Amino acid sequence: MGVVNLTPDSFSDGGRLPDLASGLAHARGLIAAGADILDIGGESTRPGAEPVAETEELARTLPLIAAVRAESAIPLSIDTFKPGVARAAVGAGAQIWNDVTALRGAPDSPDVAAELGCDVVLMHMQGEPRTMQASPAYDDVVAEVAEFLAARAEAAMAAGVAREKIWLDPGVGFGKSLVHNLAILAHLDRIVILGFPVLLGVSRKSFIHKLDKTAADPADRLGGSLAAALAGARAGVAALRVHDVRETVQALTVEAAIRRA
Ligand code: HH2
Repeated sequence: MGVVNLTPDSFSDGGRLPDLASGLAHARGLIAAGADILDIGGESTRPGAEPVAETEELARTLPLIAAVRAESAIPLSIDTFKPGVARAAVGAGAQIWNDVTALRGAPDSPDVAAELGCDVVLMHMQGEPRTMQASPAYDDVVAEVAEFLAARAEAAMAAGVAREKIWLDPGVGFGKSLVHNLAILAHLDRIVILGFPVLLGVSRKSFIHKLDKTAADPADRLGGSLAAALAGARAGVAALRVHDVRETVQALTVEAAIRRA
């Protein structure tokens, strides 16, 4: 899953795609590099990010969804926690609602997901983006994340979302310290075993900087991103949300060839 951030303030690539032409060129590049899904977002969820009005989020994302859909059949995902944005994105041609709040962003989110009939990514986050990194705390992070995701899948199904439409994501970096992130990455099998496809987002995240103090610039975190992506692949995750598609596809290709041999 290649990341297309149509935001001025995303942590690694904010402001790089200020208009439709640059967004479309980036999307085409990710497709050519081997992406199987594009995740399009119009609001940053990094710690401390400013909220974005629904009209602004729609203005950022809908034109690109429509433009990519007009020339490619690649599945598109909308990265939003607003049901109104998800509804409009699916109307414009998106197939997946990637919701970092696991359908807790609005009271009607589960009903809207059921009505849209699209795939839904349910991600774990402790707290909310503005404050989530202040003091994340767990007794047993892996067990608590797994329990949360199982409960959100149940809530989605109770609202009418079909079981086969549900993806789970442990939410690396969302209300988690370095120790929490590493525990999750070391025990991804306990999320995979819940029986839903798992999406993992580790690309360029700050836990890599905490392990390599020289990697303050997110663009300098490719090595760590690939190491964590391969850990995910070995644990059986179904999809990796990444900025560097070509390099990740190459790493996965080599990993798979070694496994086959
Ligand atoms: N991470 C980010 C955003 N959305 N969605 C899912 N399902 N999983 C993730 O790990 C995830 C996500 C953060 O990365 P990015 O989009 O690059 O930054 P920002 O939120 O600042 O736009």
